[in-house]
Amino acid sequence: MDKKVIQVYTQPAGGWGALKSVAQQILEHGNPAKGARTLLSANQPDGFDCPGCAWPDADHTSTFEFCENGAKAVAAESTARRATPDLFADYTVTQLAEKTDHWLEAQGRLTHPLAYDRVSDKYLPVSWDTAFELIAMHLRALPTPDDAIFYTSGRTSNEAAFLYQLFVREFGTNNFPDCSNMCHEPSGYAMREAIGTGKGTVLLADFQKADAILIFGQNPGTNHPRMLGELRAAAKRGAAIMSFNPLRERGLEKFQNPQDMSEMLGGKVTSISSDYFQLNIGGDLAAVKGMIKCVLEADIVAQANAQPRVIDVAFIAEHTANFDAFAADVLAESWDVIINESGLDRAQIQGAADSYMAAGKVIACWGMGITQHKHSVATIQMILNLLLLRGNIGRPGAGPCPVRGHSNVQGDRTMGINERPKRAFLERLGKAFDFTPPLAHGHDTVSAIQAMLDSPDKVFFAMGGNFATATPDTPLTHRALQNCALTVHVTTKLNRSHLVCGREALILPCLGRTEIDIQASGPQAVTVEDSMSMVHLSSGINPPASADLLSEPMIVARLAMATLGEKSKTDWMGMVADYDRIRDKIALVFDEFADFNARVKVPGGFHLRNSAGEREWLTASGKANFYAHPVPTDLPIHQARELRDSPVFNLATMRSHDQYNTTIYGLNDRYRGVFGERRVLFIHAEDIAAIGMQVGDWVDIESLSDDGLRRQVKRFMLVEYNIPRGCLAAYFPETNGLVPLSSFADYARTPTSKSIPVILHPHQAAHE
Ligand SMILES: Nc1nc2c(c(=O)[nH]1)N[C@H]1C(S)=C(S)[C@@H](COP(=O)(O)OP(=O)(O)OC[C@H]3O[C@@H](n4cnc5c(=O)[nH]c(N)nc54)[C@H](O)[C@@H]3O)O[C@H]1N2
Ligand SMILES: Nc1nc2c(c(=O)[nH]1)N[C@H]1C(S)=C(S)[C@@H](COP(=O)(O)OP(=O)(O)OC[C@H]3O[C@@H](n4cnc5c(=O)[nH]c(N)nc54)[C@H](O)[C@@H]3O)O[C@H]1N2
Ligand SMILES: [Mo]
Repeated sequence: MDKKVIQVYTQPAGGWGALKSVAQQILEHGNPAKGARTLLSANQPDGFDCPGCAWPDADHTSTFEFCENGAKAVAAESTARRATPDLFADYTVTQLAEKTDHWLEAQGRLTHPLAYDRVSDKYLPVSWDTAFELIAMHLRALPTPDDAIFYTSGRTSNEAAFLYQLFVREFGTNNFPDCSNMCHEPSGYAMREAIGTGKGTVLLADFQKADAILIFGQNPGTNHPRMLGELRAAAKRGAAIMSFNPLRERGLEKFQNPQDMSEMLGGKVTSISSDYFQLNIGGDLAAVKGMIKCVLEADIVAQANAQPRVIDVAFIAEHTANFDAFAADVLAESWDVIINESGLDRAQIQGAADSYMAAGKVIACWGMGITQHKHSVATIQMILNLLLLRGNIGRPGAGPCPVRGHSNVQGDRTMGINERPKRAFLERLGKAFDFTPPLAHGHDTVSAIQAMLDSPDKVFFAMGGNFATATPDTPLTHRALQNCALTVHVTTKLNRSHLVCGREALILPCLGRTEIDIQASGPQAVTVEDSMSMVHLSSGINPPASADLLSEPMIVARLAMATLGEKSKTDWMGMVADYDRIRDKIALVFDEFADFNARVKVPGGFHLRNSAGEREWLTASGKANFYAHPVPTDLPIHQARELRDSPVFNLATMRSHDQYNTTIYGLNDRYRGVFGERRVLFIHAEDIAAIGMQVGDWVDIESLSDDGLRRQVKRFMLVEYNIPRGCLAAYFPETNGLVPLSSFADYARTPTSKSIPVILHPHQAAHE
């Protein structure tokens, strides 16, 4: 399996390859019967929510919707392997840190709370009471609560997230960096300004009605495989599917549905994209602005010829603001700039605009290819502009659809995991729990790292995730964590963050979503919110991986009691005894959760109201706002190219098919034809020749930034790929060390992991 092979992948996405991969996962993780039973409970009304991605499923009541990568996530959590204290007796932390991420993950589920012992450089078992006392002691000793940082990854349930934010605010800070800060933060920011809600407006049913679906910077074949079912159905009924992506992605081209036996046995394949636009990395704003220019020009022609208008004049007049200034800006934009920056030619942009204009109802989806750039907020607002032009928001079959990552990342935000909370929310929270929440805004991910670098002795607490590996500027981030007085990780499995210790460090193992959670009143269910604002129950079905695990809500409650003591008027244990009581409190704080317990118990759950979906615009102007944005021509990549004669490339870091963020399941990326190797660099054949190298050569990658630091990652193999010249792609997290901490999206502060200016050197071994 680990033999390195690079070959062009000619099969469709899905198909037999996907079925084979699921069977392998189930076998690799131990008990096949249990594995299969666990899979069959995913996304069932009485089962658990798949811990994979946030794509919704039809009413949450359908029979198991097949998903290869969901299966990997489920199998990884319900593995029979265990990382017991024996493992930690055998290895020092220094030795563990030398292992690969893949190896760490493969040790299986953690079974006991562990405390780092600096003298032996080992993690030793510790009691839960001792662990909570240690954290409480550290937190209480801080000069100010703002010296503590509380990270959240997006798998945490609504109930755990709600208790967590309550505890942290009762403690006294809004320091809530979370994985959203590296992910869809720009989507929320851009949409709140433009249409008054931070969430997408479309539902699954809209995919069945859309005439055109635009997909920007997203790779559903790997990251949201169940979305391919929707796209396949849309393609089959003749909807236009337009993909904008520098790379040819197999899942956007051809799909064979493993759920459809006649398709599988008959060898039938569905073509997904009707048009594929291979634009430059970071070229989306230019491409969409070009499309808008075509629409406006067509509208001018229509008016001159007394034909029906191309834009939705009535919608624009009634529902939007700033149209005239925006249209003037677009019409004045130069085609040369649009073509240069997008990397598409005029005919391609006209073609995309024609398909857009031909469609009555249009959905626009986007992923990390849009959000992880300096100009991501502007790009998203340009996509919203395109939709608004023809009234494509707030009616069936149309709307924006940011496709979220983690299975409950959207819910965590809804529950108040937010470093910039609204005042009205804080007031409600304070009233419901009889305390005064802190008002000052807290740290996001980038500023949290900077704060830990700038002043030592902070406390870093992580509710899940892999902060040391998922964040930018790896060596700096490691130093930031090592500067802390205490680092704590609530987690299911061992990962690198646990090995980058503060002066003291704790690993607190928790129940996973597939496991039965029994509290004082009996078995508990939690709730999650998917990417389309559907809230539903999730109940585990497997016995816990170890008798010593606690649920995340219980960990928060016990930590709160240990830290806050008599100061807190909250009945922590009462809430944890019966999660219905947590949900009653959630209903008290958020209007849209009124009658939460009753509504969520209906199979399929319920939909949270989306104001923009109903054409109510909660913006300052009371309307949906058009935003004019110039096509950027002075980004870090432009600046770096200006300064050098030799080729400077724009590098996008992305996911392989065999990983879930920092969790590496295997070394293959089937749809891109890469097997047994992750240190690869996708590059255009002519660029390989231009730097005087050959396919299969090894290079070191150096990123360019103006902060004077030299950042390099070593030993990547050149792989010829269908990608525009000047653009490169490689996997994260191996390349995170190239992303400068100081390089992030305007306004939203998302690290620019999809556009890193780099130069290539022939590989030099470290000792040379
Ligand atoms: N199996 C699996 N599922 C996952 C995850 C996982 O790691 N594994 N991660 C989850 C999470 S947290 C998230 S956020 C999502 C991420 O899902 P995606 O958004 O699909 O994430 P990526 O793989 O990072 O990159 C997406 C695409 O962006 C393209 N791209 C790069 N630069 C540009 C650009 O400038 N413009 C355009 N138009 N495209 C560009 C890349 O070629 C790639 O196809 O998936 C979630 N689901
Ligand atoms: N260069 C680059 N960097 C990126 C990205 C990129 O595209 N390029 N993508 C960014 C994105 S979109 C995201 S969302 C972040 C992801 O950042 P994170 O959310 O921090 O990282 P993950 O790898 O998803 O976290 C995986 C860990 O979560 C823990 N875990 C799993 N399940 C549970 C659970 O039920 N409870 C608890 N407590 N812990 C659990 C396990 O220990 C596992 O190792 O990375 C970002 N970083
Ligand atoms: Mo994400």
